Amino acid sequence: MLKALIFDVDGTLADTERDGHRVAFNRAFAEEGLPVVWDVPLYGQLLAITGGKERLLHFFTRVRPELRPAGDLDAVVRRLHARKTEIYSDLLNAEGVPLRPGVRRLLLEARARGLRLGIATTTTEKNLEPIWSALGDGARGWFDIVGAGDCVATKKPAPDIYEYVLRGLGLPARDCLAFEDSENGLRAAVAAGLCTVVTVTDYTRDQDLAAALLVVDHLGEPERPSTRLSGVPFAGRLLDVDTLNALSPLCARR
Ligand code: XBP
Ligand code: MG
Repeated sequence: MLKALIFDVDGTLADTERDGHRVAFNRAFAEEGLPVVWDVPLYGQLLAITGGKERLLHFFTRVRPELRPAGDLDAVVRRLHARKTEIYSDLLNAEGVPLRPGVRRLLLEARARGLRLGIATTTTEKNLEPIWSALGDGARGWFDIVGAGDCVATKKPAPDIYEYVLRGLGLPARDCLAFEDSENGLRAAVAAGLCTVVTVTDYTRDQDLAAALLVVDHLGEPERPSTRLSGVPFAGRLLDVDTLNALSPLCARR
């Protein structure tokens, strides 16, 4: 029986990349007077680099070095990223958090059934505040351990953030199941020994997700069934705790 579920945030709990993080980066560029716009396809390519500061550095050194701002690049990246984080919070608070189907349902059921919960995300911890508000009163307290942003030295696809969360839970990977939306996240979870369910987004559905136990469009709601895209078949119309308990022994990593 599973003892804990561990969730990625961006793309998994909420669909935040295209209309959240991307828009906030662009507003920060404009405020800084930089002639940079990350359009939807370019941002999809830049998502290969996890972490906003790392993504900015990669862009200005590898992708468009001719657009590199004058001065100390590390300092400019820190300033841009701090402003982007403020803009992102304001955006989600103003426009609402695009929680994905089945997320709140599964979290509530898992809690009611005594499973423990963890977060393993690359994003800055401050960016979780609108997510807690969207999930409901006291939602931060639903999670035993929150691993976010710079709390580990190396971001996904390295396993560090999942290893950090497993240490915090005090559980071996075999007692837990991870939820991810991307190849980078899946690689991180699998490298930490975790069996992983992937809920794809428009940015990730064509990535290499073969290492997942199961790939679905979303977790599903009673009136909005989940569709399996690859991996082990499952009975029923959505992913609930009974379904996940039945599936997890099928994981090759057990
Ligand atoms: C999320 C990320 C983050 C966000 C931006 O990856 O890569 O970098 O895009 O967040 P994952 P910050 O879903 O795999 O955790 O700008 O706060 O870094
Ligand atoms: Mg993600």
